[in-house]
Amino acid sequence: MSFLRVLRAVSAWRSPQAAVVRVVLLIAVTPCLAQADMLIRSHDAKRHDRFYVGDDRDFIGQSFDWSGIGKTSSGRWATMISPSYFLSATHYAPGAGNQVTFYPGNDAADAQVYTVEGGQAIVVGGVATDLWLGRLTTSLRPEDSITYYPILLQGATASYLGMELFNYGKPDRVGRNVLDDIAEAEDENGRRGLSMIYDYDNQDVPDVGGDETYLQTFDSGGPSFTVWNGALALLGIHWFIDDNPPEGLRYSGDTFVPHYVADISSRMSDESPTLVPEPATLALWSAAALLTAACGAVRRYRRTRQPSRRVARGTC
Ligand SMILES: [Ca+2]
Ligand SMILES: [Ca+2]
Repeated sequence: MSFLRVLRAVSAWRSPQAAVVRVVLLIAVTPCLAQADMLIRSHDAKRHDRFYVGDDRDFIGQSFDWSGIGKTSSGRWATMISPSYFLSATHYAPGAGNQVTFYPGNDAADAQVYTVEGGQAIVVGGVATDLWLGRLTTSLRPEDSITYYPILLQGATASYLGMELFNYGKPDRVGRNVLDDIAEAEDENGRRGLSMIYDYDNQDVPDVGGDETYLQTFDSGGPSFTVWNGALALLGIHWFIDDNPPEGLRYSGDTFVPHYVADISSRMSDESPTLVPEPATLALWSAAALLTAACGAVRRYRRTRQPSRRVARGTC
């Protein structure tokens, strides 16, 4: 069975000829897929592994709070955006009743466990995205010191390009990358959404050196952040990779969370996502509307190209 998940890309990334991109969902569909850890170009445990123990510990994420990232025993991710709500990937979401483990600090021995009440895919215009909103049965207990993350909301999609990313993947490791493009993608399950793309080319500006990341199977649902005023702000939830694009440069793709702030908020009955920069109350939804309009412009532009379908077959 082919495991290359052929996606009909609606975008042309970088090259007008590349009207179709082929991406691989990060959840294994055949048992022979290796469950590799998130690839980091020059992985060094003392620099990239959150729970590394040693006097030479030199964790690149030491000054940030990673406590709001939880995982089930089967490796499904939950990134908190309010005291009760979290985001994950639709194609690899935790199920109702699953237990999610969070770590208040960077100590693997100090774990706090919560339970998933349920959740739903974010559906826009009748089409499901790969962004999934979940809820815990109880809100975060203040004494557990587990954070939740704001979403960075800016007025123009282009203003996100070139941002430095901190990507979180298994097994609880952190690397960096640079946001190259924002483009619409569609997967073979018919899930469609605005994605943010970051390549694995070792030539980023700003330079992320040996910290550069490339997602692997089962990283789906994990988060990507940028740093805003010295703290993590959420930008993406891992969705797909393309391991054999025409340009030869592998890249990873997340659902672009800022685009969905209004859709997320409308499904959070009693809580709201936190946004940075902190908008004035009256300006909040106008900012979201601006971003939506900007992204809509991107979609219309890209749809002027002629997408076609190409079937790629992998061996497994
Ligand atoms: Ca890159
Ligand atoms: Ca690059």
